[in-house]
Amino acid sequence: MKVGVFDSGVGGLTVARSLQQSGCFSELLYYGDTARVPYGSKDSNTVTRYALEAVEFFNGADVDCLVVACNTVSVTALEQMQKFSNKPVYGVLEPGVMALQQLQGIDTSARVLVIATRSTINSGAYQQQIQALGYSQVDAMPTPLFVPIVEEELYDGPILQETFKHYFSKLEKPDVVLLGCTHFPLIAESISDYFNGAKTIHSGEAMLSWLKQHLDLSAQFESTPLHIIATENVDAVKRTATRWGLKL
Ligand code: DGN
Repeated sequence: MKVGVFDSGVGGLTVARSLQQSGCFSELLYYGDTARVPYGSKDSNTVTRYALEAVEFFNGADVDCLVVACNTVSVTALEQMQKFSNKPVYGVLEPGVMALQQLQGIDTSARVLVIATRSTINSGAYQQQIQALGYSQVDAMPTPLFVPIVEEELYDGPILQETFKHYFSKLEKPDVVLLGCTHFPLIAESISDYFNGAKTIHSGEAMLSWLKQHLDLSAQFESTPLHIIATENVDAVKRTATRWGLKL
């Protein structure tokens, strides 16, 4: 199966990495809208317009389905994308919520913290879906500063620790942190350490697990070539991909 992966920039490479490392896919085509990132602070009409342009691109591409790695797009424009796409489109919201439900040792009495861009949190989509499953202790916090921090590769150290204090010092310690933004898996360990070992949910792993449960992915591939397209500075995206452990 050939999979298209769409993101607002480089962050979705964390999702592409989970798919590539699984060996379940024959090829990946990544499209990052680096010319217009970040989406996380944009109006929903703008995000939808950009997302539909990506659909137009993927409608003409040789892929079997499209994975929307970007959480902001997944909670804003998924239905519209599904309507205009000529192939199945999967967003990260449902897989993330499913991963929460399937976490070992966690039930609906757990305290869940959702962190994401401002648009994702303001949409209320994660909070509503999680509460609808019976979780009563759900906190949600926009943490947009983590995006540039990850892009500067400050995966730990004083700047990250100060930012944790800035966002988290007044929160009750969660049992689970749902990482509702493509960039956050790169600081998952530091987040978990800050909260004394809280579990974390990673959109890439959640998406892989969701795809395995919904599609026939029994074929295994020795390698999964990754092609990268970007609306600006594709070389920088390729360099990030290599640094984040993807194979080009
Ligand atoms: N890819 C975005 C997300 O997962 O919400 C983060 C980057 C951005 O557009 N701000």
